[in-house]
Amino acid sequence: MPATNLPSLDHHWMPFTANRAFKAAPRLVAEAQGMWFRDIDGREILDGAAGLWCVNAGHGRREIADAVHRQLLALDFAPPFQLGHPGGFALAERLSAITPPGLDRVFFANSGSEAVETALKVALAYQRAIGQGTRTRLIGRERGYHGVNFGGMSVGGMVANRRSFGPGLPGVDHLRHTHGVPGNLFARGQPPHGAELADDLERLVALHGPETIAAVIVEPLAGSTGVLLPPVGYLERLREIATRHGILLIFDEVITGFGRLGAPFAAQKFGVTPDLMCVAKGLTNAAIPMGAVIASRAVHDAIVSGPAGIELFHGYTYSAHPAACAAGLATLDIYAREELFERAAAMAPAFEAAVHRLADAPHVIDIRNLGLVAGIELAPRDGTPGARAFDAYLDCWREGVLVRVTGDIIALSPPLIVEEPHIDRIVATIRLALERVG
Ligand code: PXG
Ligand code: PLP
Repeated sequence: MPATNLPSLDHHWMPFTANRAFKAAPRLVAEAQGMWFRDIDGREILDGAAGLWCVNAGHGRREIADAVHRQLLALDFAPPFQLGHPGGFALAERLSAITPPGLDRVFFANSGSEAVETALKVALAYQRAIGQGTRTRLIGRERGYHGVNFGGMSVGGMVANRRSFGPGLPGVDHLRHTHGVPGNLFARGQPPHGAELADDLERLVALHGPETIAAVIVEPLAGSTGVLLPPVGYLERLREIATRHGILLIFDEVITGFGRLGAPFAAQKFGVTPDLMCVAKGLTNAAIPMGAVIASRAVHDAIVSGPAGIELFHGYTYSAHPAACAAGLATLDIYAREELFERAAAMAPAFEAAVHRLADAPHVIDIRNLGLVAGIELAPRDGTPGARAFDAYLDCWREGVLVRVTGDIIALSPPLIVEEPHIDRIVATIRLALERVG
């Protein structure tokens, strides 16, 4: 689009954006293909973030576009309540073939945030269905991100996302986060120390009584909050404590799903199986919005064996939308045909080596990585947390590389089709930016 034909920027109130600064100096992309965006002036920008952790198969996948086009012409919409279409069942069946054994009942939503709300409600309904109706508490974790709706905000633990919006859900408590444990700096892969932080769940059980707690939700690897990895043994311990006290374990795999860590899901990567899993983003390669909750057979059956009639009073107008199902099926085809989850695992060592070369770059105080995700933490500027990393983000953008920043952490999550020269370019651009920012 020629710059002279730009629409007014006044009316679109942008999400999680400094609207005034953005509109004074906008960054607008117009096209994307493979590893690259093109901005409205025709400049190419290498995508080091898979968009927003979501375009796992790379941009502009014709198979997905064609499948969506065909689907919209054949069946644009089907009411999802008391009616179905084959695509929803096909996608649920295909998904259940790549999830951990026992997790094979799929409830569709339209985003990660909706998947989280769905999982929390399913957990409450499950406890009630098995005669444990006093279990209404939900446990999250500090620095967790579970989307922006009221449930996810409440169990989430990012203060800026909570402080303007009142008390949130009642009956929520939080585990401590796992960041900053001594001895973990610059660990490659899972950090060695901190498994005992899972015992926070035991303390909350002691504080509130086990018969009050329905579920605990965590990101197996926290993405938005700056790539915080689970210490070795942490998730196993959380699983054990939850099981022992009749508490459901929910993994929010919105970022970690679909190959990001070199396995289909973090559950498989870490060898820990939750009772419910939230997914979104990579489910459709972000071409059409979609989220889902994947429930264990036990959770599903407890609810769906209730009295005849509607078993769960929950659902969205666009649950299992035909276009999203078509996009999801085409995306899973690409992942399988191109073996992209295996490819992520194969590229991980080169990615790890490249990002850790930044250890001696200015301002860097920690580097964390697993699979094809990395966090590069910077020392904050005095009095202005986040400013240094955001300046580095702008510098990378000007140099033609898209990264993601959160606080003073630069997060990398390239599409799984990334090649070594792309990685080298991303890392070299970050180094240059760090040498330039004050
Ligand atoms: N759970 C997790 C673990 C996520 O990462 C959501 C839920 C919400 O998904 P939706 O589709 O409702 O956005 C996410 C989303 C960032 C950033 O700053 C990350 C996300 C979204 C927006 C920004 O890195 N993750
Ligand atoms: N608000 C109103 C007035 C509605 O009628 C509906 C759905 O019918 C919703 C909100 C929820 O919308 P959705 O199903 O797209 O989440």
